[in-house]
Amino acid sequence: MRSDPPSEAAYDGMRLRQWSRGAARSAGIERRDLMKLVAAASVAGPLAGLAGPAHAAPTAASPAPGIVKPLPPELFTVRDTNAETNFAALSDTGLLTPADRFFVRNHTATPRIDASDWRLTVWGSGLNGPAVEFTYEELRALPSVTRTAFIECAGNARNFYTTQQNQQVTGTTWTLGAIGTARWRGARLADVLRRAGIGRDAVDVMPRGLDDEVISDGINLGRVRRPMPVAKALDDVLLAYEMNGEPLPPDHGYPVRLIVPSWIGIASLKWVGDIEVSAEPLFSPWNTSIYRLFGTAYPPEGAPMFQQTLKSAFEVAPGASFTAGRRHVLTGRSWSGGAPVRTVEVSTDGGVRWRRARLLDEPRSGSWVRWSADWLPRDRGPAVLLARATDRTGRTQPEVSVHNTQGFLFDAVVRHEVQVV
Ligand SMILES: Nc1nc2c(c(=O)[nH]1)N[C@H]1C(S)=C(S)[C@@H](COP(=O)(O)O)O[C@H]1N2
Ligand SMILES: [Mo]
Repeated sequence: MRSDPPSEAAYDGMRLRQWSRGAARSAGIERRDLMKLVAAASVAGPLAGLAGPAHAAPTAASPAPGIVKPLPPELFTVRDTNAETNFAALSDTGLLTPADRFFVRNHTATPRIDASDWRLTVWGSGLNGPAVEFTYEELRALPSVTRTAFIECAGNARNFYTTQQNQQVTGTTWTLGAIGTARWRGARLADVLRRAGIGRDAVDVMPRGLDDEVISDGINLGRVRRPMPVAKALDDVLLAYEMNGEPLPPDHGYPVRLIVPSWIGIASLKWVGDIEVSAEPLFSPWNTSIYRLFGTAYPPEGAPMFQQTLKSAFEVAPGASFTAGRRHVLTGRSWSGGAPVRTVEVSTDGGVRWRRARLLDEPRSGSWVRWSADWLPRDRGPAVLLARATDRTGRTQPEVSVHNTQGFLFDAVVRHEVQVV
């Protein structure tokens, strides 16, 4: 079911061999603690998810401790330290998600950082020389790149493993709103690494956040960090300081965050404070135990995650009412981490008949497309809306998503229940 480029799967395989020989470094955590986490992640036990076992969603009005921006219940559903965008609240937005309705995923809390005190330290055995610091102004003075990209949590739509497939998973009970698309401006990570003197023997690049250390079941995992192969770091990754033409808002990484296009959200590290460039392979809990695929469909050591998967969502509230005998325009969005979306099909009768939706955007890699379809419901009563995307690799959303213990990369068609009145 995965569609990782072979080089990334090969990268992970090599890392695992190095790890089992003791040749990889578990950066910032005891090897023993990391082994414990990995063992726990392979079963849906209490250690497996940072947010603990899946549980009922808190009421929309409950505050999310640690999120700075307002979270009005029309726009967001609060889930522990996180806020999910209500998809219906996107119906009057364009391709880009305004910052005031962009989902927030915080492991702990949004830190308040002053850009004038902020420094980015690039350091490690993979540099030719000593550590190099960049101020905010120095970063902004580098050549800038602007690009549209979605950020989507790897756990987006996790709740449907339970509600649609009757399977147990751990973690935040997102429905489909842990995604947003914005226009990001920043410096190329490649430029920063070159200026810092990245050497020929560098293999891994690991950014680390300035937010609090993460404590999970008594184990201090340290600050949020996840290594990526040097090939990706030198490719299309940005150190972004602007979102939709404004400085990044505090909740979205102010002053500087990474944008790792098409990859799972955890790669796009917020509030970056330092970047380790290493000549030896690196491991962190975020690529060995959490944010890894475990379960009966996967090898015992788990499978890695790089790219995001494909999904579709209606801009319709759950349980919304539609008047019988009237024409309605259903709108929604589809996206894929693997390739631009090619087609979207919609069914309004629970999946018996399907028809093409109109695409409202030119499909682009790393972005979503808006679409619409007309609907003239005749019979009163419950109805089920379905949307199914196919991307340019030919991959189509399946009926059932392959289970993993932490409920990542849900890709199946979601059944959206509504009422015809
Ligand atoms: N430092 C830091 N970076 C982070 C996180 C975090 O908790 N701390 N969460 C990650 C996860 S899991 C996701 S899905 C995205 C969410 O980005 P957003 O909150 O801007 O939507 O940020 C990622 N970057
Ligand atoms: Mo995430």
